Amino acid sequence: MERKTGLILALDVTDRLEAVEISEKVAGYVDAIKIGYPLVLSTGMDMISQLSKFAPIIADFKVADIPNTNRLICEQVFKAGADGVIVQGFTGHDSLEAAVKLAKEQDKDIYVVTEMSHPGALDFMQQVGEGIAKMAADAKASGVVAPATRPERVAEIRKIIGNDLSIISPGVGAQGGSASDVIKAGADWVIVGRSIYQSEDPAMAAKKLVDEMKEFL
Ligand code: FNU
Repeated sequence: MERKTGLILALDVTDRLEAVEISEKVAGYVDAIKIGYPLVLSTGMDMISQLSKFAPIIADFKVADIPNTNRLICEQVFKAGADGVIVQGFTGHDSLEAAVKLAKEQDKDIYVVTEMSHPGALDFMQQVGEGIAKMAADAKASGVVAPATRPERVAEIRKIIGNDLSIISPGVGAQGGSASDVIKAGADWVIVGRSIYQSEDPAMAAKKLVDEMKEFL
């Protein structure tokens, strides 16, 4: 994924027309659009190709299965037109390697969730986040997902993965994180949903974030 603005839109709306309208409005401000279960379950997999006209699509399916099933899932998602897939890391190295191998064959990206951004991530995930980050680097994934709600953890994860992998970071705005703080901590992109798509003026909300991050990219 090419970085121009540092912003990825998380498009968690459930209406096809709304999804298209918002994408059209913010297309100039985002490097990718992340879509997940809310939008795909309500509108269908063809939403991926429809939105790929506006920006590269990252499918946030948090894939978490055995290697063969991970491969089969990623195959379908890439076939539908996505450029990247988000997978869970806690399933271990073989599941991740199956996804990465397929992605590399097709020149696509796998992003691995290390520790999630919500408070409950402290119950179990944070304890294994660093190990997952190391595994993602060893597997040569394209990047990791790390929490904008905890920039200090993003800095820690950056130290582990080095500069070959990207960090894409959700948790800005509605979850309390700051775009510029997490970019300063070492993230390459912020992933922002509600603060953009629930705004009166999604394009202006996106532009504000892009302007805020500009000097730190
Ligand atoms: P917004 N997301 C997240 N935290 O928020 N994929 C994670 O740790 C993670 C994610 C997604 O809060 C979440 O599902 F791994 O409205 C949503 O799509 O800005 C988006 O990032 C954040 O949305």
